[in-house]
Amino acid sequence: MTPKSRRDDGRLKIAIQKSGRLSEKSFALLEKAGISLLKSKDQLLCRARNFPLDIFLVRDDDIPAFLVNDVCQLGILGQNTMLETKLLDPQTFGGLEQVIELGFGRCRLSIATPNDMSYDGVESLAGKTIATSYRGLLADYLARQGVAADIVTMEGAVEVAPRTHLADAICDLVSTGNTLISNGLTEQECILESQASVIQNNGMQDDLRALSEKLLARITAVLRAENSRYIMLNSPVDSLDEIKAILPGSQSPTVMPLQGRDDMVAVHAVCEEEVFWQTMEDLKARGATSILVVPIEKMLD
Ligand code: PRT
Ligand code: ZN
Repeated sequence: MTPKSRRDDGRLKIAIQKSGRLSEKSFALLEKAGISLLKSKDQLLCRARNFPLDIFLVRDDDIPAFLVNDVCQLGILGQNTMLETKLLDPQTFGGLEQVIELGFGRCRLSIATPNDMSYDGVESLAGKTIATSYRGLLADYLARQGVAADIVTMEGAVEVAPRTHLADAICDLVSTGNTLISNGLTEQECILESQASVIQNNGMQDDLRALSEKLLARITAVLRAENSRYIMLNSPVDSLDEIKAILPGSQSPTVMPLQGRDDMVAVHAVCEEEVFWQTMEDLKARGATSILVVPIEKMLD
C-alpha cells in the first residue's frame, strides 16, 4: 500500500530508489541540480532544504505506483522497469511517460542460452522454456518475432534456471556480461537497451507543474554540462576555418585577437560532446597551440 497523498502541502515529490544500482547516482543528480537534502531519520522521506521538494526513498518497483497514486509527481527509474510495468498493466500505468534520459544505469535486456545449446536465430527458441523477471517485455518481443515459447517468471537468480532444468534459456538484464559467462550462458538476442530516466504521470496538477518544470530544467542543464567541455586554443589565422570545422559539437566559437600577433588568434568554444585525444592531435596538426580542454560545472542558455 502506498502512503496517502500529501500533495496539498504545495511541495513537489520525487521517488527514487532507496538502495540499489540507481540510488547513488539519483542522489548525486539531485545534488548537482542544487538540491540540498536535510538528513533525516525517516526511512521513507527526505526533505530538500532549499527547494520545495520531498524525496521518497523506495524500492524501484514501487515507483510507478507512487506516481499513478499521485503520492509523487516525478520518479527516477530504469526504462526496463517502466516499460515492463506498463506492459503488464496498461490500464493502470499507461499514463506514465519518460521525460529525460539520464545516461546512467545502462544495461540491456537479453535472451541467453546455455553455451552447449545449438542456436540458429530466434526461431531456435520455439517450444522452449525461458526464465525471466520480465514476462511482459519478453512476451511482447516473442509475439513480434512470431515465436511461441513458454515463459517462467522468476524474481531473481534467473541465470541459474538452465542449470537447475527450470528453463532452457533465460531473459535477463546484462551490463558487463560477467554473470552470463560465469553461468555458462551465451547472449543471443538483445531485446531492449535501457538506462535510468525521469518519469512522470501525465496530467500533473497545475500548482506543481511550475516546480516540476524548474527542477527538470536544472536536471537537463546538469546533463548538458556533464556532456560538454570548454575548449581554448590558439589558432593560426590561415587555418582558422579548418580548426573551427573540427571542433566537436561546437556552434559559434568566440575568436579573439592575441596581443602582438597578427598571424594567430585565440579560439574559445563550448563543445557539446567529448573532446578526444585524436581531435586534439588533429587540431595540433593544423597549427593549433596551447590547447586546453576544461569541464563545465553549470550551463544555462
Ligand atoms: O531493491 P530494489 O527493488 O529497489 O532493487 P532491485 O534489486 O530491483 O534493482 P537493482 O538495484 O539491482 O537494479 C536497479 C536497476 O539498475 C535495474 O532495473 C536496471 O535498470 C539497472 N541495471 C543496470 C541493472 C544492471 N545494470 C544489472 N547488471 N540491474 C540489474 N543488473 C543485474 C542483472 O539482473 C544480473 O543479475 O546484474 C546482473 C548482470 O550484471 P553483469 O554485469 O554481470 O552483466
Ligand atoms: Zn526492484
